[in-house]
Amino acid sequence: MSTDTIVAIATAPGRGAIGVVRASGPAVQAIMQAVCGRALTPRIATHLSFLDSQGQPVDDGLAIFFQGPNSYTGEDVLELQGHGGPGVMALVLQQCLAVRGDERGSVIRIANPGEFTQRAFLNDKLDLAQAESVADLIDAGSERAAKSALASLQGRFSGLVQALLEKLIDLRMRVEACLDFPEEDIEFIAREGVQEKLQAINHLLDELRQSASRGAALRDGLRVVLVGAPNVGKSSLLNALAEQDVALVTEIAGTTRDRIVQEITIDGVPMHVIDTAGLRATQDVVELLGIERTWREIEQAQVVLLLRDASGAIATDAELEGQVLARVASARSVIRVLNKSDLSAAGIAPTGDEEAIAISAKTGAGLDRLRARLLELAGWSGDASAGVFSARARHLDALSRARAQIDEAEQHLHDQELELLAECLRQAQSALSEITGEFSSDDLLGEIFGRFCIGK
Ligand SMILES: Nc1nc2c(ncn2[C@@H]2O[C@H](COP(=O)(O)OP(=O)(O)OP(=O)(O)O)[C@@H](O)[C@H]2O)c(=O)[nH]1
Ligand SMILES: [Mg+2]
Repeated sequence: MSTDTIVAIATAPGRGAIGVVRASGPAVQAIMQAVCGRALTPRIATHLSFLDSQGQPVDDGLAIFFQGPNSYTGEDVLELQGHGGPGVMALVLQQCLAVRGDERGSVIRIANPGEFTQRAFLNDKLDLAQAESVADLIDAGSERAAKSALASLQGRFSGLVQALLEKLIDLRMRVEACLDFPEEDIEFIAREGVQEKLQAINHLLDELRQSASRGAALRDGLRVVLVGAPNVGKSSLLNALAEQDVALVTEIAGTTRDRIVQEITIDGVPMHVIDTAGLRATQDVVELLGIERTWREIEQAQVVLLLRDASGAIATDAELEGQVLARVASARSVIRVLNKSDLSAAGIAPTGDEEAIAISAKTGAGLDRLRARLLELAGWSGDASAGVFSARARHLDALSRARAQIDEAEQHLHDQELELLAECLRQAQSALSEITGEFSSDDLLGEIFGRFCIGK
């Protein structure tokens, strides 16, 4: 356990009515004596002057002392709520740093990013998924994202993971107990309902993964790539979705060369919309470089909007579309879009493609349907917000690995290889435990907490 005492300005830089300096660690009581001039009753806000080393006031405000373990970090914590200006906050911080540590020699220093929360995690105040949600809550750019991060912070996600772990551990115990009596294998499997239990775990894992991927979409945003022949209106659609003139639009085919990324939100769900160079055979060196990038974007996309021209003025190249479909991660993530429906007499051109969404980037017709479809692909349609919690790519990866192990376990069960079955269950448990941080390496912790802001 670290013996340093950490101090930081916990509020955002700049001017504000109130600014907070926070300290945590063994020398907090020494800081309290020096800066507040006396010992404070825990958890009672006291109005007083913050003092420098000569006993002269540098600011006045409220001080609150939280005695460990009843604090955010689990250590002694002092919060000094002063006036929120950069000068005065720097002064208060300096007074804390100038205090000589207690007799145990705890160094007093500025906190690293996320170090308060890291200590909360190390002192079992939060598990890892909850600690991550603290950062997500602070970073949340929409109400939806904030609500889901709060749900994770309050333990919704961790609770579901924990419930799954309990089922898994229960099953492991039964399987491992049976390994000692191999002659009873078959009877055991039937008696204990191993097959049913595995299926139930699989079902729960799938549900959890679905909810988690919704949460991850809220945090990371969906990568949506606009693809099609030159002049079908990709840049026009980007501008319409962004509700601003982000990309150049002209009637000259081959206008867009470099890809353009624009962040948009649909109903509070963030998306990175990427406009690309139109796909066609060309000799133009610059355009060719652009098209090369289009192909790379297609491979990295979570959703591809494949645009066609509804007016019939631009012929659809079936071969090229085939190549696009071959490069996408999953055919389910392609939305066919029929643009310029304002120019087609029927409103919708007869392509025989019922799934296509007819829109007009020019008039805005059909854009609502397109937005709804995008939300659906992000897992956010209907009452999806009911069981929402925030999650990260790291969590999705752990859930997928656990799922793969359970699949394998089912196979071993079928082949009556109980030793291998037991091993798969063990692996699944360890993958799930990574989410809450029971089996996390120091590297991973450094990576996670290093992304926090200082003072959190
Ligand atoms: N009538 C009509 N015209 C449109 C619509 N969308 C785009 N256009 C026109 O089509 C032309 C090409 O539009 P762009 O958005 O530049 O097309 P693009 O797909 O980005 O083309 P490249 O960048 O060359 O690949 C422009 O003259 C637009 O004004 C639409 O919905 N209706
Ligand atoms: Mg363009």
